[in-house]
Amino acid sequence: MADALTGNVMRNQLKFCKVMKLKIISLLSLAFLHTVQAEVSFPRANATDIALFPQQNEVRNRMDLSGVWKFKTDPENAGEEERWFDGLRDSRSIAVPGCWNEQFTDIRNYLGVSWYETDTYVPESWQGERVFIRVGSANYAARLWINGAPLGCHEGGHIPFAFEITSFVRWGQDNRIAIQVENLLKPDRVPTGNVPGGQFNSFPSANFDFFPYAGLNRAVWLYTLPRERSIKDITVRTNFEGETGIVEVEVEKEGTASRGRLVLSGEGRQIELPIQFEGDRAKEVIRIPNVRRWCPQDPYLYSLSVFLGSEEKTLDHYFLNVGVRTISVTSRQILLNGEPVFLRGFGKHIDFPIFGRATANPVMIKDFELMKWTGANSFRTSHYPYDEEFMDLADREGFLVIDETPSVGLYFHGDEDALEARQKMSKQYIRELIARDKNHPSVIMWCVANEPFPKDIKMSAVGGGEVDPKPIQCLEELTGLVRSLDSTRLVTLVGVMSGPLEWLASCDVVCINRYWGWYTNTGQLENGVKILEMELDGLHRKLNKPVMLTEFGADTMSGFHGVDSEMYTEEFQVDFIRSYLNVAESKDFVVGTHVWNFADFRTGQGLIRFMGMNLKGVFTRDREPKMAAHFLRSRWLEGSDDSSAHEHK
Ligand code: BDP
Repeated sequence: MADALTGNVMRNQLKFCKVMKLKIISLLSLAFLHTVQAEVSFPRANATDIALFPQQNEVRNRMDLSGVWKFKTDPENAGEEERWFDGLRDSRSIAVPGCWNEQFTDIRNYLGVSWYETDTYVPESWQGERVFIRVGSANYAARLWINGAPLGCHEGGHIPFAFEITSFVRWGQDNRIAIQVENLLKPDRVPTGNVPGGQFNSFPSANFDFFPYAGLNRAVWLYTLPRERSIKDITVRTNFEGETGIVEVEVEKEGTASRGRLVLSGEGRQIELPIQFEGDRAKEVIRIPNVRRWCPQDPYLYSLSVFLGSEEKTLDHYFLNVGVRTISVTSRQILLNGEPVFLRGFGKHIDFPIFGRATANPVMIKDFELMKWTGANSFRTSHYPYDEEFMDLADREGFLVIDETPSVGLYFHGDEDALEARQKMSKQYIRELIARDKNHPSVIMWCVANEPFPKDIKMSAVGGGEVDPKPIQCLEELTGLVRSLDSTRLVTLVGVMSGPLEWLASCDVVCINRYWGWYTNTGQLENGVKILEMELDGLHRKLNKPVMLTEFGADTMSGFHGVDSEMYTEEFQVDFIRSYLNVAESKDFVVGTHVWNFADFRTGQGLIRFMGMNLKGVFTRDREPKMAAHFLRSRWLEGSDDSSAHEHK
């Protein structure tokens, strides 16, 4: 029986891959036409400069440059030669944050070079400070000029970068900031695009399943640091000794200050400790008797202030929220504060009409509200890092987050140079993401890649067969890099259906995306879940690690119903999710289930994406619940399995 099922699965997979391959159109030319070359005069951003989000306090200043900027596309890539950075002519208006594909009617699919410009007044009172610019996310590659002078460049969307601009600033005057952004899809970029024989046959030709929204998708800030002596980075690690919380604080500074102090407050108490630097670093341990442990039921945050200088004279000051918690694994459990925890929730996207992938704070708040309404306690930042505000909110609301880099659609065959470039990018993202998010208690696991794709999808997910060592080496390099940067959290990568099991061996938790009964065994849910069951058992037997279902779901047209539970109806989606949850929850080594997806989201145009939408959301794109959302609420929040009772609440 098992063999017959597996044989059937293989045949279906082969058929699926052949169809996909046949439909692949290679669109390489556009990507290479506009290649922008980095030059010496454009230094690359330094990952450590994004460690501390800008703050306003007694010694630091910040200015949000969000608003309406000037914008102009540059399809011929002539702007640099024509010195557009000296002032854009014939420009149009654009909202920042905001992606250009959604704001205009004529450039929906345009991903080539574009220019942004704004003028901003820098007050005289900032003179004497160091001034920086921080760009929240420029998707994909950016170059910056200030007052006509080249400043620097950054590659990679969804993650901030910063440059010091002190020597370029005109004090007490307007300063012109010009940012050139392009989002060409290329096989040597991460995420990948225009991949010959790629995974998704879509237009634009992304090798991933979400629309490649381009532009300045997050806020741009100016901020200051005290000139001579400042705090460069803070790393907080927490642990317990019995009922005492151990908060280890490592501070990195720049400049001549040799001492400072830590002030931790919470629960009506205040603990103060001096810090002494050796070189540029200081490490101190704060002990909190009868500590309140951070967890989803009680996401308590202590307040930590780090001061540089003496009590009489503060040279620099930075504030952090601290959640005291630990995270670890056994061979069948994830332990939060030493207790088993089950991750219930969603794979998400940042996606909303008109905003595209840009920051939309009311939508963010609503998403947390709706996740809580379903009874979820966890989500994955699929398939890229989310806004800093999103992570702050996860800390406050007590969500357990799998924090993912943008390394989606990786593959390891073909052009060696492209592979090397991708690997370098994946590592850069890991450094940047950990620099940015390492102090969030909500982040319990780093995810270094979603669905890296094998050359030969026939390789069985339950092992066996010849395994190419190259991809394993690449993936182990990524999980190894994470471990070298942060040993206090878990690390994973998310495996594709039928991907080789050996690729998952370096993970702390084996995370898999599965669609048996949808993409294969189409419409035959019963067969699908039998395969799922066999596979889960096989994975745990061979790898002896906890397993998590990071994706499973069915495209569903809101409002479509059937007497029979057929694909695309709301009934089928509920049945699909219920069947998967039943199997997962019957295994004591399964540590979590994330339904794919929280909400319907925009993709490229393609045969399997009706109206350019992935419809696997349990909420619609505008956040109306489908039956499945009510079903999850019954199951997760109320411990009942009856969705119909809640359908029309
Ligand atoms: C998985 C991908 C995800 C897709 C999903 C789907 O990880 O990005 O959106 O499948 O096909 O393969 O809905």
